Amino acid sequence: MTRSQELFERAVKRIPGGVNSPVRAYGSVGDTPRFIQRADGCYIYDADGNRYIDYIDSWGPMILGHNFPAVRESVKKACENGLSFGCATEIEVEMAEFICERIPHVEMIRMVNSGTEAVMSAVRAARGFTGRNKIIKFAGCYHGHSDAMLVSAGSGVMTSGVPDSAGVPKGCTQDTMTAVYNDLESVKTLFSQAPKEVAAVIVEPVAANMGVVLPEKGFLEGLRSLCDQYGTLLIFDEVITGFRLAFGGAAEYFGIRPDLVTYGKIIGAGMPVGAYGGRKEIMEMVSPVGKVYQAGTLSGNPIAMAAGLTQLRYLYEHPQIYADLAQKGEMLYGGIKKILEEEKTPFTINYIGSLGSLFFTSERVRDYGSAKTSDTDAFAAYFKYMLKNGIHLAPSQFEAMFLSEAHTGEVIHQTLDTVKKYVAGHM
Ligand code: HOZ
Repeated sequence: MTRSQELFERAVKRIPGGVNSPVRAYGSVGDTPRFIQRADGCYIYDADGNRYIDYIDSWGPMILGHNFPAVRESVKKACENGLSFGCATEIEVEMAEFICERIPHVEMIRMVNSGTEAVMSAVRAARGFTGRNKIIKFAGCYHGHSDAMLVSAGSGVMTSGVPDSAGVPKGCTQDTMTAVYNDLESVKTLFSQAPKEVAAVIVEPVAANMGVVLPEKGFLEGLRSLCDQYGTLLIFDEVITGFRLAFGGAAEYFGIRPDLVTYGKIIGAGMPVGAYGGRKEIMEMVSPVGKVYQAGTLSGNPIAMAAGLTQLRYLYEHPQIYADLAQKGEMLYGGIKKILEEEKTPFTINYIGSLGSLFFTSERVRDYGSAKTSDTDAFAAYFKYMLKNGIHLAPSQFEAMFLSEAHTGEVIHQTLDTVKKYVAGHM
């Protein structure tokens, strides 16, 4: 028995499913999790001493690679002053100024502790501002696990086949309307059913929790104009795309201005952080200025702010990173595409910048329905082969691959060779 297996045996006795977040249980790929001991650059090491090329990157925040020296040092330094005060600090002001001065659609921002909290709070602010209750979300988009968002959700809920969670009272989701990603007609239909009731449309501008699904031409623009037409706020959930697709996230990349934006772990460089921000008059609805209540003892925690601000500053000062990441993305995802095309294997690969997903389906994947046509058994076999050969992928067909600045050309070629061997022997 491996050390990871031993740890998993212990874990399942005391933690539901042996894990603190469902996706990492490896359930959908018919395996048990590798317990991770440390990570450095593009590599992650398990409790048995195995080294893997990591394409999870802690689900996004490790854009500079694991254990990035400047981030690590900033944390050490901040720790010398104490871990948490539950009081206002200078570094929170620096973080807010840094973001607001560089991202035009973020005029004010509030730090929270996770993407889930960021979305829950942004939706509340949108409802408070508009005086409306309904929200429109898209099937397969995942916006964290707050009650109102667990409707046709992506990520772990999609993987486990329970897109609508048990334990969520009907009352909590009665105002959540669900549209089809990339289908503006479905959004128009929902608006026509409740023209004066929709507080917000919330969308992952690049969906990355049903696998990566790109917005088709005109989709995000169409959402912007429908929101303008109906007096509804547009919320971009940039937990995955923020500071990754471009410094200003998908909003900058596609040139669309959302009213509110939500960010996640990347703002903390891997520490537990999230944030929501946007137009000043909406953010001024939030307590203690306005009547929309939202709070958190650990929000803006000084250690998390130190780590996050160090990473954001580095990204801003090294803008070529985004071009590098796009080039690496082309090398990796474009390379996988070429291998599979040569083998005439049924597949679809969607990618943009550093994000990508290989779907085991011949259908064009453009929404939840087409993502669901993927052969998850084929994905599981591929996943296991890659893991056995030192490549650490997200353990679900419906998650993204993340590249970091630490993934070198050599490492990408090694990954492509492994894909080639898999395809030659199994497809
Ligand atoms: N899709 C999730 C991150 N956006 C996976 C991570 C998790 O749920 O633990």
